[in-house]
Amino acid sequence: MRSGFIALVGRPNVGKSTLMNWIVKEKVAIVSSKAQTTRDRIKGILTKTDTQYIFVDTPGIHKPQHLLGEYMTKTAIDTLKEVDLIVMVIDGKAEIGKGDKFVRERIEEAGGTPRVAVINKIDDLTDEDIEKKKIEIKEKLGKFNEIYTISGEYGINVDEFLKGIKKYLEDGVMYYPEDMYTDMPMYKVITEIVREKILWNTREEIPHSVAIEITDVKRRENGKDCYNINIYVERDSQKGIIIGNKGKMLKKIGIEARKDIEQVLERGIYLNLWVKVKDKWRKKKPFLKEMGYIIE
Ligand SMILES: Nc1nc2c(ncn2[C@@H]2O[C@H](COP(=O)(O)OP(=O)(O)OP(=O)(O)O)[C@@H](O)[C@H]2O)c(=O)[nH]1
Ligand SMILES: [Mg+2]
Repeated sequence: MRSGFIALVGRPNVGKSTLMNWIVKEKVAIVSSKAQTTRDRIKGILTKTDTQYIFVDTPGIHKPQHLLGEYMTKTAIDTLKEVDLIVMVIDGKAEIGKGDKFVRERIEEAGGTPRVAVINKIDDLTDEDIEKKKIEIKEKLGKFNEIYTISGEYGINVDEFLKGIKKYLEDGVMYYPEDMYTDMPMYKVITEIVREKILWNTREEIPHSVAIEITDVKRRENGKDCYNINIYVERDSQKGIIIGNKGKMLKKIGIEARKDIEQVLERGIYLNLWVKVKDKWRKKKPFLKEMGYIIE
């Protein structure tokens, strides 16, 4: 059995989580068009007859604006030292810039771990674009063990990528049972679904300003569980936007989230969402700890 840990790292929004979800064929990590969607390290496990791939999806590495951002970037950088292979995901549709170079430098600092580059989003690129991007990577980011070209959204070349990176894994133990595809606890799956629906339905600073917490779960007489969930925002104005005109927005978020949660739990539930203001929560360590973003 070959097995090992593979970090997916890169700038925000390059498609790390989309790729991981495709590989494990389950929606493990939430995905959105907004940068800084992923906040935690999330494992996605793929077990084949002779190989166990343990992917570690990480928050996009960026210049932090607050303690939460600092924690997110640190989480991603710390992961680099704990894996057998580093996969730097690059958005093939965007120019290689400062953000990518910053990620590349952090990979360099992590020591001699093998590293490969993935040019992602090739569904939107011509062959000529892809060749140019390979040259740009070599010029601006230096050498990788290999460069793969894939589309995580449509699964293009993903099998070749999986076959190709097998050589970096070691003979060893199977770390997880073969039917396990993530190590995320159920409460986290549920709060992340709620966060995803907020990301999809709101704009500008709102997506970054929310934290989600399950406050309690009570069984109703008909046997269905009722989840009470708090949505924390930083300002009254944000609370107003999430609730929306006559509560319409909150209702929409609630319906969308409930449907997804019911699918995951394979049973019907009730979902009550409550919006609360927690001033500057992203800068407050005790609150970040409470939300599970800082573990120490
Ligand atoms: N065209 C195209 N779009 C993609 C592909 N992969 C991801 N995307 C889009 O890119 C955006 C970001 O995807 P995510 O998977 O959330 O990116 P991420 O790197 O995990 O982002 P962070 O968690 O913020 O660091 C979404 O709008 C995706 O639909 C791809 O292969 N092709
Ligand atoms: Mg992500």
